[in-house]
Parts: sequence; C-alpha cells; structure tokens
Amino acid sequence: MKGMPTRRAFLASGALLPAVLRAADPAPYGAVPSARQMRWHALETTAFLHFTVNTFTDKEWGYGDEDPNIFNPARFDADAIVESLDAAGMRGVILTCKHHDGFCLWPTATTDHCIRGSSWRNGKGDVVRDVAAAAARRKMLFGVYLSPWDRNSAAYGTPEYVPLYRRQLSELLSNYGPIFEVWHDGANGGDGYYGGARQKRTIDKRTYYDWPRTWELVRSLQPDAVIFSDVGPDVRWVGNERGIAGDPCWAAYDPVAADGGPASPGDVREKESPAGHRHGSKWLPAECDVSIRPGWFWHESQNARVKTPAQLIDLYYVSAGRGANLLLNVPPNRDGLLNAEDVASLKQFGDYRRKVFGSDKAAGAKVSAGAGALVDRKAESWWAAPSLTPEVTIDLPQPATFRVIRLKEAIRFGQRIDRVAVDRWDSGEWQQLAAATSIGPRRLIRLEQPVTAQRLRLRVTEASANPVLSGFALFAE
Ligand code: FUL
Repeated sequence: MKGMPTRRAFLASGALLPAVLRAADPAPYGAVPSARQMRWHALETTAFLHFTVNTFTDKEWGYGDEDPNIFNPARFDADAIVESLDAAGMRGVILTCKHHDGFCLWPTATTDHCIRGSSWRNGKGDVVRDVAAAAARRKMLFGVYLSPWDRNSAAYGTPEYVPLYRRQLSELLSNYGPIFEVWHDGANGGDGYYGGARQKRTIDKRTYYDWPRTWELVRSLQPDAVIFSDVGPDVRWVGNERGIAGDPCWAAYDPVAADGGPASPGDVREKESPAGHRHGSKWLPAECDVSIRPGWFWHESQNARVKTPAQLIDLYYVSAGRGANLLLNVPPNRDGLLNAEDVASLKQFGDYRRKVFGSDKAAGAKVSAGAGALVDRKAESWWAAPSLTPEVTIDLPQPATFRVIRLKEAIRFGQRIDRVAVDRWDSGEWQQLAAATSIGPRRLIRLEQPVTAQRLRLRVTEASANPVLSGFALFAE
C-alpha cells in the first residue's frame, strides 16, 4: 500500500486521533483468510503451462497409450517461457506435471510412463526441474498440477492407485523447492488405456481419493502452499473455464455437491461457485482459470485464435478486478517455446498493466471521513470506519482524469462491505459515478469513459460490519 493517499486520510479527523490510534483492532467479521491465502491473494495473476504428449498428438485429453518418445521439444527453453510470463505481470506459474494421459514430465520413480522414456535430452530431461528453476531465477513462484485421473496407469480405479498418486505428489513437493499452489482438477474417471486393459473405469468421486489425507500430505511437505480444487480447501474453482468471476464474487463459500450432499473435487454445484456465499463459513476465494487459446494445449490450428491484448485486459477486470485471481494458461508449442502470437499478447497485456497501474492519480490526496474518527493503522495500511455506512471525501491536489477506481478491503478482518458507491463533485453537487458490491482483496471499477474530478466521495451504502479499508486509488487508461 505504499503511497496510498488515504492512509493519511483519516488523520483528518483531528484531535481524537492519538487515542484512536491505540484503539483495539476491529473484531474480524465472518470467515477470514489464512496466512497462505493472504499470500496467494497478493499474487493477483498467475500463469498455467499445459504441456505434455498432447502437444505432439494435437489432442486435449491423451488416452494414456502415447509413446513417451513423441515428447521431444527440441528447443525447450524454460527461461524464455518464464520471461514472457513475467512480462505479462504473472507472479506464479503452475505446470501440468501430469495430465490425464498419465505422462510424467519429471523422472518419477513411480512409473516408466515418463520423461525418461523420451529420447529428448537422452532421457535425462526434467521439465519440472527446469520450469521450477527458471521461475526461481525470476522470483516467480512455482506450482504443480497433478491430474488425479490417470489414463495410463494399470492401477487406476483400484485401491493401489491412490498411494501411487500420493507418491507422485510427494516427489513433486519434496524435490523442486518451494511450491506455492497445488492444483487438483476435477475431471476423473472414464475410458483409458489403463496398462493395456483399454476399459472404462469409474470411481466414486466422494470416497475414492480420500482427499483429506492427500491434503494433509501437502500440508506436511509444503505448509505454505495453497491447495486448489473445486472445493478448496484453500482456493476454489470459479465454476467456469472462461476466466470470469461472479459479480458479486464473495471470498467465502460452503460448497455442496450437485445433489446437495457433501462436495468433492469433480462434484460441486458449480452454479454457485462464481459468486460464492455472502455469509459462507469458509474463506475459499475464487481462482479464474482460462486459456489464452481455445484449447488448453498448443494446437497449430489455433495459432490465429490467440486472445488479443484487449481481450486479456477485459478478462483481468472480470477476474482479478472482482477480487478473484486470474490463472491464465499459455501452452508451449512443439519446440518447447511459447508461440510468437502468445508472446506478443502477453507483453502488451503487461505493458498495459504497468502503464495504467503504475501511477495512482489519487496519490497525495487528502481524505476525510464524514462523521467521527477512524482507526488508522498507518504502519499496517488499513483504516477502520466508525460506522457501518461511512462517507469518505477524497480531495485531490489538482483535478485528475481517470477511468479506473480501485478499492481494497483489509481482508484480514473479513469481507465486511456489501455495497459501495463513488461520487464526484461537479458543478456544485455530488454526482454518482459508479456503484459496486463485493470488494474483498480488490475491486476494479472501470468506468465507461474517463472522467475528470478533483473531489470524490466514497459511500459505503451497505455493510455487515464497520468497513476496514486498505486502498482507494485512481488510474488513467
Ligand atoms: C480440466 C482438464 O480436464 C482440462 O484438460 C484442463 O487441464 C483444465 C485446466 O482442467 O479439468
């Protein structure tokens, strides 16, 4: 919150302040984030790399009978890939270490259906190691996707498979440095190669994987990692693969299965996932996964269908801008590089973010509350309003033109605000510019067109507890 004008803000309330500064922290309202979730919220945008034998077979879901030797990305360059993700402003990268086809991108001890079976780098390659190291060099966090469904494994569907899956997870969580996110997708069960059986195998999604035990394993090996699935336990799937959060998008959620019973990965009432539950009992924020291309994997036929920078920017506003995280997939091609089209879009998306969000037009503003003193914890960058529905006036040093308003709640105290409005002072009266519902870690309000103002007003029009804010900023496009 460096340079946040509004921190001073509430100092405007004068004489009472020294006493108020020593006031107790506000009591948290409802569900609150864990430390690992706090860290995850701050990432805002992360990248996904879908890469495996599918890249070479032109498929989205491999059957499991692929020859490992077809995986041969001759010019694979993890640093070049990570550099492009960095240019887009991504702060973490999650690799499909194993997709549904079962091919492992690292030399696992659990199966021969892995990178050792490829003549690429004489069977000595390790894509997981290379991406993890490249990410570390750029101070980007590294995460792993390990598909629970394995269409290659003869053991899939039997009780022997689950310990094998956990051994794979243990390898990934023990040998590749710090992991920030562990990603379990919800697709599982169906036909596959299964060691040559070529069968359809179905499993009971609620019981087969015994997820709580797997999650304990993640906690023991990587206590700082967040665990993603349809149902968390740390991060929830947003309920669609278009990258769009609900509006509102509440961080709390109590997922239930399609039939109303206990939810599990692959069995959740996904219509409720975009918005979450206003007064849900668990802090379970949404992650918006979406691909830069129509498919998750690279297909030559889709080279002309890469999302444009403008489309990525729109996605950013409807995902991160609604308090969720954006997880943008960019699939490497058969060379083991990102395609030029993808690289160009990423770079321009990053340029936009750096340019727009690099300069806060509200910097240096004087902020005052309408009624009563506010608790102002400058060092911790939050301020608590005195009433449920405060009005806060923001006076800019000079008139500024902006199109984007960014609000943040100090979420360590829970999600307290239900609804806000922002007005500008114009020709002797207040005119409403915008209104919004959920805020949480961030809310970006992108106005239809730029406006110019010197005096603004933030009205919290509905709240479940007195608001605790940590940011008010204005940006020009
Ligand atoms: C889904 C998978 O079936 C897709 O192939 C992709 O990996 C997506 C992110 O998750 O469950």
